[in-house]
Amino acid sequence: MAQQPLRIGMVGYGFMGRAHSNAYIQVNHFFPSSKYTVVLQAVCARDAAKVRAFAQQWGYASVETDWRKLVERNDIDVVDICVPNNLHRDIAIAAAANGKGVLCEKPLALNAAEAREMVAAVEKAGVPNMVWYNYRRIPAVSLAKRLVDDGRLGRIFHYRAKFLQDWTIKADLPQGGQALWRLDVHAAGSGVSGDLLAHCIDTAIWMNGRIDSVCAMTETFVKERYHNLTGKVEPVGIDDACIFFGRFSNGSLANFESTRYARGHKALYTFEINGENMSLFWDLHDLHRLQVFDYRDEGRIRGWKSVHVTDNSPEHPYMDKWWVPGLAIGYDASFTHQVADFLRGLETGQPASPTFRDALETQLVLDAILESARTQKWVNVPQS
Ligand code: SOE
Repeated sequence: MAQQPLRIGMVGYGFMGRAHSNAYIQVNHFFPSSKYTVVLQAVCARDAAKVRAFAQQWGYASVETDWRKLVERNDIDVVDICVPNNLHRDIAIAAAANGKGVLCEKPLALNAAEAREMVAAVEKAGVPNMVWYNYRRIPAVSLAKRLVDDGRLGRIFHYRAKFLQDWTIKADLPQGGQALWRLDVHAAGSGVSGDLLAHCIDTAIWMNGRIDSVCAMTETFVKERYHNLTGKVEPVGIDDACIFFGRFSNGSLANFESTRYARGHKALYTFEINGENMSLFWDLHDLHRLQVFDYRDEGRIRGWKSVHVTDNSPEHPYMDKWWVPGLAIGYDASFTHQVADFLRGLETGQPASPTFRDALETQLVLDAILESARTQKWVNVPQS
């Protein structure tokens, strides 16, 4: 197949910068049929020495220290945003105005108002766009989606999700700066709701449809932290934990929880869907397995099955691209799959999801959750 270069200009080089770079490097090896060859054209960050070192380590051809220059370069096709949330909007809008495709880390924006501006910008410019809700592309999660879409569950009653971590329990952990910007409300917009629940909400809407209304509570357990950028002890404005209930448009009930104070849990993202005929359960700590209970199985052998989603067949999403049947793949592959789907979207003209417009739905739910927690009332999620 004729190879057409797709030149990436990435802004940011933290944990997500590495995850994305790895995906760009892997995608043409494991998805060779793509018409596009991904080229690591430029990486941009403020610290010139550090960005040069990153470029050398990952194979980027050039560096920039000002994202405004990057988005104007003629040799960049797609701008990839993996910087703190408060920078997403301006970079995305400028990139779109310069005719670049835009890939953006989650959550799309600080809030729904910003997200709407970003949707308008990419749609007006007519540029390809996508948000990195990567967990959709774990094969076991994609398989769950196929079972739901095939109607195997029947009527759905419950959707339950949790995302539990424990890395911020230490009261003397500072806020602000690299990685710790997630604790700084000005950079992150919110705490676990935008960082963790956003993943759960994205997967839930994708599988089970719109969430109409929510009732939430949040808590900030550590009220003040030293701020790395101001050098002062500052109030903590993020939610350390967030629990919410809700109703989906299909009549099923939502029950979600996330926290960074669940001692012993590092990234325990789980979801369970209970339908009339079938229930599904998935756990990020055991990501290649989908637990399935099918009520229509023969009674004497009916029970929860643990499906090892590693068969080298089209029935197990993406797995025909990897090793031999039975050999597992990991977290990193979800990003590779997302790039592969993005490239296929460019080829077919059927945009890979979630687009900015899809991700706006999650942002609207996030805003409603925070409003509900603030007002201690049920809140209806506005239509996008
Ligand atoms: C940190 O809390 C974090 O890295 C999130 O930012 C990611 O989106 C999540 O996938 C894992 O945890």
